[in-house]
Amino acid sequence: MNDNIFALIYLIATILFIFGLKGLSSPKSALKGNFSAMIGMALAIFATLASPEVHSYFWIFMGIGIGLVIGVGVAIKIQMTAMPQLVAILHSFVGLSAVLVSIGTYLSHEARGELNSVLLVELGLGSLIGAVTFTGSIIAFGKLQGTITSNPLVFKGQHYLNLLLGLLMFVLTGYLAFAPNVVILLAITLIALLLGFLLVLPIGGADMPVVVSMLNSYSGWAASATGFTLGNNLLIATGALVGSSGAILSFIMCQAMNRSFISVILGGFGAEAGGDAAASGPVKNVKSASSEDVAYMLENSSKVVIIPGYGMAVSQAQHAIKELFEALNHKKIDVKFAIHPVAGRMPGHMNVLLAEADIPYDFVAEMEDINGEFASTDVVLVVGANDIINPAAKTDKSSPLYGMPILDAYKAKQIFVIKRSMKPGYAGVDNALFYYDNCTLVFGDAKGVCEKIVGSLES
Ligand code: TAP
Repeated sequence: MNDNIFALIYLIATILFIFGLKGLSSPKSALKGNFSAMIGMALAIFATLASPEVHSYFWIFMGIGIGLVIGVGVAIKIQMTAMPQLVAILHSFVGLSAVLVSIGTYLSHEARGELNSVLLVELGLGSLIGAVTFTGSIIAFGKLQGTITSNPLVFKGQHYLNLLLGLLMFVLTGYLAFAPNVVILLAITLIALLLGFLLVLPIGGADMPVVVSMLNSYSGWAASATGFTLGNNLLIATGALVGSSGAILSFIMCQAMNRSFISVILGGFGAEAGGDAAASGPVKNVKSASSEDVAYMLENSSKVVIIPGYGMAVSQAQHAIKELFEALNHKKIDVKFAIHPVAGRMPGHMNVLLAEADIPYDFVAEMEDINGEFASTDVVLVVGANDIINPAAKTDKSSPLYGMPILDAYKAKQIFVIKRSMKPGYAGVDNALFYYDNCTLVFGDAKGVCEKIVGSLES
């Protein structure tokens, strides 16, 4: 194949990846998006294998074969709830490969006497971003999997140490450009490996999804740096797409959770998370109701909004909710689902679960689209959600949630919240909504309560 055909295939693959990302921006088009990215990847692999630089296929096919067996095995077995740690460990592979490519390229170019300053800076950057991604992702995996304590591990002077190590890495990369020495490259790699640990250790387990998204972005930049090293335009473009989309996703998540984006990048994010505000303050009274009461109110409504949250995922209530949705639809009641961008514990968590239960996308609304409708809603049914409906985010400046956009459920005529106890949600703060006159709690496991509500609806 001549160079023009390679360039054309790489260009088509890049365009397909862009369509893939575009498709993934909505659950409706996500399948098509995935398919488009898969074709792009198949083209990219085909073109790379056909490249004249490939002299032997043995090791390449060995790698592909082993990866295929492990990848397919893991993909079939993996539970939805374990997806964040799978993504984290996959990012660690990207980071490790960037480090290995950098060191390998250094050694081969050194042997041929072809090292130059530009290449050396690329190798230093590829190695340092890759190494931070590698160890950072391993810690993220360990915390999500529960093999490393999910508590933030902090010590005095941690940020200064991180700053010092970061500066040292960049100074050494500059030095490497003028005084090539494999020991310097290895030193940069070792410091970056340590920095990856130090950046992610202070972050609490529940904050990990934001960090995983940030590491996803880092892995993209590492791949892009590797692309420069290998002179591979497709890798440069693909890495930049992953790097920028991961950074944008992290930014959106930070905004939706009212966190500082800069703190996440600098590894200080977890320190501000959580709290035990719920444990303090006077004991207040809440109203509670039974599933029969909820069924009665739902039957006598014309407009209902269901808000799913992390508790729906814990109890796997989505199929029971689908039955409830169908039963209410059958009674000609207008039912919609309201999705907060950080409901659950990973981006798109609720969308995926509702899609798994075959709830049609047309009935699922994003926060900005549904917030204007709560004032005209008869009943809001909250299924295992808490922080995302807490009005303290709007009214209480001392709340860690203050500033986080919420679903305006409090504006509805009646709100029912299904949860098991008075325990707080992820942010660890009491929910002001529970004490509103129009709010009633329904205590119990989300799945069980939803099933009982369906059973109590008049047929
Ligand atoms: P949370 O605020 O964590 O509240 C979940 C609620 O579900 C809790 O009040 C819990 O109360 C209830 N629950 C748990 N298991 C249940 C079960 N089996 N049956 C019934 N209820 C159950 O969840 P949310 O409202 O979805 O908000 C998400 C939070 O996670 C936000 O603070 C967000 O910032 C944070 N976060 C989100 C992400 C992403 S990307 N989505 C990532 C990291 C952190 P009981 O224990 O009393 O039942």
